[in-house]
Amino acid sequence: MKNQELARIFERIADALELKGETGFRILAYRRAARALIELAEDVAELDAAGKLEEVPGIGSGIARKIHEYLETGRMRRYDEAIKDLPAGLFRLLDIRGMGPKTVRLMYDKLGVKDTDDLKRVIADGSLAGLPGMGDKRVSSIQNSIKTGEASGERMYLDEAFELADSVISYMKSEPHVRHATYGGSLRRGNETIGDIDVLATGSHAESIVRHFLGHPQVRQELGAGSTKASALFETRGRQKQVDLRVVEDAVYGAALQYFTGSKDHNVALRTMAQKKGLKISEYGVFRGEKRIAGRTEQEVYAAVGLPVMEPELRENRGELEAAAAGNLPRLVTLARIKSDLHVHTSLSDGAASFEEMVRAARARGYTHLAIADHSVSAHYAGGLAESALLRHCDRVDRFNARSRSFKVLKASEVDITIEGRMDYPESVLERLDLVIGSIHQGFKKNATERMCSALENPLVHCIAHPSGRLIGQRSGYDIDLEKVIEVAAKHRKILEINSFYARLDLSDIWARKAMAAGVKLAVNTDAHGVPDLEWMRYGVITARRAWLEKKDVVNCLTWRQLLALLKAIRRGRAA
Ligand code: DGT
Ligand code: CA
Ligand code: CA
Ligand code: ZN
Repeated sequence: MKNQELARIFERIADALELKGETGFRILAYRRAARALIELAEDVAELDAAGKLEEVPGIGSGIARKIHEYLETGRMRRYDEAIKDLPAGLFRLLDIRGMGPKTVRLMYDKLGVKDTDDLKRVIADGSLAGLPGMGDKRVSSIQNSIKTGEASGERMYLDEAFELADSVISYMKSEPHVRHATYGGSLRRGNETIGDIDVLATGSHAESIVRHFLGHPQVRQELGAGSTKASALFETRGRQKQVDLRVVEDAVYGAALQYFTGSKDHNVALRTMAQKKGLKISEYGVFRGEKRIAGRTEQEVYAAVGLPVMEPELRENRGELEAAAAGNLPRLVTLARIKSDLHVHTSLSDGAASFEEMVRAARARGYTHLAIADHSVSAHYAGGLAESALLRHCDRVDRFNARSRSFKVLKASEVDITIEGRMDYPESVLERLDLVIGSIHQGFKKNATERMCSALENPLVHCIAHPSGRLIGQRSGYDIDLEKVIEVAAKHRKILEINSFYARLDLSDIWARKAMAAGVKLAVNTDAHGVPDLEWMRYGVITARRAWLEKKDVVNCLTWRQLLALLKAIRRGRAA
């Protein structure tokens, strides 16, 4: 898909225009288009082919023409024109935190700074600090941003980010002056990757709270500190990651938390709504004129604008403000509602734990049932089960269930969809299973859509695991038309998985929401290959919440009996 590529191009046009000193609505229009393309779940080329580009909010006729031109010819004249006279290094300077087009332009005009090396030079020889509006403080903050950029590399997965945040939060709470300490930012919203961690604290003696923060044992480098805030690089898993701290008064805790939770887009939209009511919102509270009318809690802040609090996972400006205003917010699924994990492995194939160990761990998590779904014959690399081994496993599950009243195991298998598009066990074997999960592990680029759809059309198959095959930041996944997969799943009432492994989270929030909107039920599964992996359910549920899913949309919330009834109905082609 060219979506991201085109988004980047529109960003670049806006950057280029700003570098040239332009201002105004055209720049905004390009940025809005870029944003729309990033959010777009459909393939931009398909929308273009269908003549539907202009139906996308944020894409007008001028932008649509440019997209079409680029898709047809591989070029966009507007872009070529915009960047023609600008050195390429200037764009890389814009990627440094705290450097906007105006700053970059000033450095270029006055000091001839064209790239990062030039920038380092003018910092070292002091000439940057001499520029108007610069000063030592700005310069040292830019210097730190260069270092952060170089040291921090890629974004964090959720597990790494929660680990670091939990460590910082519990450490902050050990400072006697601290009353509240919590995290906001993308982590609180449950984004699939996290840039930096934003910590918020309240309490007396802000300065000693800041000092305490900088004394955290993982701090490797201070990036900046004041009397109520600080930023530092923390060592985690061999990398250095940024954590920002803000200390505020209790009276504005809610306003600060709301602000630093974001997203920025949500905040901008909220601020616009507030303005229409004659109010001003900032991290310091909600104001009518000079008077602060709210700020102590998030609830107070939203209520001042006439809205209920939205769950942090919803705050992406994807319709949550409208839903809140209309009283239509979803009642998001919670971890506590999850009664089962429906895709785990054991040592029969490539898992680390035995049947008993997985059952005990699932029980200890408060589940009432568990689907053990080891790999199938063709998955040699993963110790896939021969037919006879799978049938023996089924006998064992039947014996277990006959003895166990309060906890049940489903006879399941993660069955490879072969390169030819067949299921990897004969029908007689699939029939024996309560739950058949189809899964692509080989031939990612070979007719993935057709293979997945033929699995979905097979009455014996209930669910598809990790439907896009992506690994976040590592591989894009199958060459697949998810739109089509969702359509076929909806038609046959099949289940699609949200895989809770933090590097997969697949279906993603956006696709899971589309699946739900099409009437498809989702399963949130860990695909655990050992006992500790069962913890990942947390990330899957967060993703489900970001997809606006409710309890009724998630089959893991069904009781064992309800689930078996659903699975049987799916086979009869009669699921509700
Ligand atoms: P990240 O760190 O890249 O994963 O994403 P965030 O969302 O955590 O972003 P970050 O750390 O830059 O900022 C934390 C929050 O602060 C952000 O979600 C919303 C708020 N914020 C930051 N800059 C602005 C801004 O310019 N305007 C508004 N309204 N809010 C902002
Ligand atoms: Ca952040
Ligand atoms: Ca931050
Ligand atoms: Zn699996």
